[in-house]
Amino acid sequence: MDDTFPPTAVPAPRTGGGAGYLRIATEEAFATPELIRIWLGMVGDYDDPGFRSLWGFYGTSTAERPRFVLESLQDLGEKRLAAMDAAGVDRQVISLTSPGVQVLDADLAVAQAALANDRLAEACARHPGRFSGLTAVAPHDPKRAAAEIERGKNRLGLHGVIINSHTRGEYLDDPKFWDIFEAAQALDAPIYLHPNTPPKSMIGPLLEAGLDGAIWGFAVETGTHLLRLITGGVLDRFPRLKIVVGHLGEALPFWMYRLDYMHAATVRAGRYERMKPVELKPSEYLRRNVWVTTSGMPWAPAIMFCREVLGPDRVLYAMDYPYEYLADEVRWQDDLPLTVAEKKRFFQANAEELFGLPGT
Ligand code: 1DF
Ligand code: MN
Repeated sequence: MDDTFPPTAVPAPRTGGGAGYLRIATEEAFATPELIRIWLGMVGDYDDPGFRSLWGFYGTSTAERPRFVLESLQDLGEKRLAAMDAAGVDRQVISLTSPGVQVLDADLAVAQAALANDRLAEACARHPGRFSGLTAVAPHDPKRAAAEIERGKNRLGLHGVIINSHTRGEYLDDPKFWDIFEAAQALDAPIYLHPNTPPKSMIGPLLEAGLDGAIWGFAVETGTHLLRLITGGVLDRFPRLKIVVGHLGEALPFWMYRLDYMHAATVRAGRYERMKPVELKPSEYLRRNVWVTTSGMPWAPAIMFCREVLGPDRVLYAMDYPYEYLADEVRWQDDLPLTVAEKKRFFQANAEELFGLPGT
């Protein structure tokens, strides 16, 4: 396996559709230099050990991968395009990397989200055939977040919303955030619920063992967030909400039977005041409201399993550049045991339909 980066092996080329499909990568990250500067000024004393762990590492490590990540996040031009060409990615759906503006005070967060969205929209306008983007918001100002979702879609030409999971330890099942869902549903804008490090109240044993980040803590935190939306009745209130989750659904597809069984048993027993009856089984919300991407999970058995239990329309290709950047991972997904038509769905058509991307 080629584990250097940028990849040195000659990979599959940019397809241009030659293989029968374009490759659209759907969880691709960027950051403004302004936001990175703000974060790096916060890592010393911000009261969130997960944030300090993550951005302390990327901000200060001299190792090769974090240096590559920090530099590549800030490029929305030639370097990114060259990386896409080298790995055979035709289009990136780009979003503001975690935790975005969600760690900033609300007014600064709103301003930095707008700046990031302007920059991203400009880059997409410069490279309309290669880049599409999602709208970043400050969830802790839900009214202005809703307005930014509208601006992102109708004025900036962005294709959905990025929310980097918890906002200062708070989760979106709290009705105070629901202006965001109202706007997203009304505008048919998918919300990409991207991982964040676990909040202070959750992180203890994970951080102690070095498991707070992408290896596991992200999935625990973000899978929990999605489950809270499901069990908290958010998807009854917003039945047409579209939620996109990376890393093959942050483990929830594997748990579908157990979630359904234990949810029903727990509700029936009246064990928790907060866990009220909802209209569907957890697995039914996953099949109705949720799409998953293969970011960081280029593993055929897991991908095929998700296609089987969620349906082939709900599993989309993603790379997670620049955190994950291996040309081999593209080739492994080219080699999935699927027909060309099925691979077109996986690599291209599902993303075009879900995000409303420009056709070919
Ligand atoms: C990492 C992974 C960082 C993912 C990310 O954003 C991220 C990482 C800060 O490896 O530290 O988006 N990821 O989605 O797997
Ligand atoms: Mn990611």
